[in-house]
Amino acid sequence: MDALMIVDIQNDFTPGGSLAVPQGDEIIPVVNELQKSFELVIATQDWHPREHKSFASNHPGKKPFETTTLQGLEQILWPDHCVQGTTGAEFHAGLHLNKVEAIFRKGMDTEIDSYSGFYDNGHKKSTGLAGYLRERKVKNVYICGLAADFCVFYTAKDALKEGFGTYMIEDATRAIDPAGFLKAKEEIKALGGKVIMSSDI
Ligand code: VGL
Ligand code: ZN
Repeated sequence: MDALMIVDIQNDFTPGGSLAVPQGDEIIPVVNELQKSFELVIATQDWHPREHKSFASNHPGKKPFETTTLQGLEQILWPDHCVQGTTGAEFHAGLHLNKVEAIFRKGMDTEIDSYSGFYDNGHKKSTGLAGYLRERKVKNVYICGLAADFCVFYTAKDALKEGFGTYMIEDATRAIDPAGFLKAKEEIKALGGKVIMSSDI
């Protein structure tokens, strides 16, 4: 069984949002079309409390995109984004959700960030996603969404670590930083993942 994983296609990550990924909305028609080819579609949703320590606003004197240390890990400080219950945290209105069977939320612990849909950045707590996929007999995961160099990348790395055949769909993702995306692609390929186009499916 193959699963499509749609990462964080939320208002705050699309143009007009507080942490907008350039051209992030351009992937939505591609992702909607892709869903038709998959028996199982799941999504992740960045879902932060307002007090989340990944927000620069919760570190007096710090500005967005500066860094700090959280639980021993280097942390980029982000603009407030995807605050639980706000419009920014909702899925983009153009994204089709009828085929999405399960939504895995992440980033709820104020003390640590959570880029991957599988684990927090310290690999301390699981979302249960790997177990869910195994129970659904999933062997391969096809990952799309936002942002290519953060949540898509970390989700792909954990998928590989969990033993899933892992495909990143290049034209169904966009990056915050294009240079970071090039590095992410190389790392995924080096770990045994594949970077493909939606036309390959
Ligand atoms: C993301 C930064 C902070 C993402 C989430 O979805 O890629 N990036 N939180
Ligand atoms: Zn976040």
